[in-house]
Amino acid sequence: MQLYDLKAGTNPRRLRIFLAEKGISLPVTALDMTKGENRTPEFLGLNPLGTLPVLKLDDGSVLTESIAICRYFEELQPEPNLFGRDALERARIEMWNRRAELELLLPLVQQFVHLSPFWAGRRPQVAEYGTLAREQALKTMAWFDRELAGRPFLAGDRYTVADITAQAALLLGKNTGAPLPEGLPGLARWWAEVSSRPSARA
Ligand SMILES: N[C@@H](CCC(=O)N[C@@H](CS)C(=O)NCC(=O)O)C(=O)O
Repeated sequence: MQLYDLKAGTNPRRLRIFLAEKGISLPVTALDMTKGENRTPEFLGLNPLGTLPVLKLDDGSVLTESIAICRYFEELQPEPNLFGRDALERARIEMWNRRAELELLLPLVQQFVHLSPFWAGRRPQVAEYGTLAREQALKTMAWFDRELAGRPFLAGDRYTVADITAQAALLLGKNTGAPLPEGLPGLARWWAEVSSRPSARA
């Protein structure tokens, strides 16, 4: 097995946190996107999207999409459980993971891509779109704050993959001009908790 990783990438980070929670370590090939290492014909042969993470299995099978890879390892090593134990819990975790992805991670990625000089010349940039995405991310933060006033973690009373997605998203926001605003005590309490887990440094 070989994991292709991008140290600073948000989706690679959520997979690394997930693996750290499971206590799984893998052989890693770290790519440098500033050198175009994720755009070589060889890498595009593994993942035509040129994105990371990518997992290559010993039989040559390739998995991309961080959550697909997480699910694969949840099947191989069910404990500690991060995707849910019964129908209702699995559905609830899926619901919050989707919300964390679509309503928080995606707008935070978009505000980064459309507003940061890092992406100038690498991607088309529309500043107004970036500003709207940043506003949407801030709205989601306020919503999650209200949710987290009533329970310890996003999907209930324990840490799950939904928290990992939101955690990686907020770290991206923090590093790219959309940090957690003041006055969100529920989200701040949750953030302090998730970011003090040993896996947060993965
Ligand atoms: N939906 C994919 C997204 C993967 C993705 O966008 N990865 C980013 C890093 S967070 C990447 O590799 N970007 C490099 C590029 O776009 O050139 C997943 O969850 O794995």
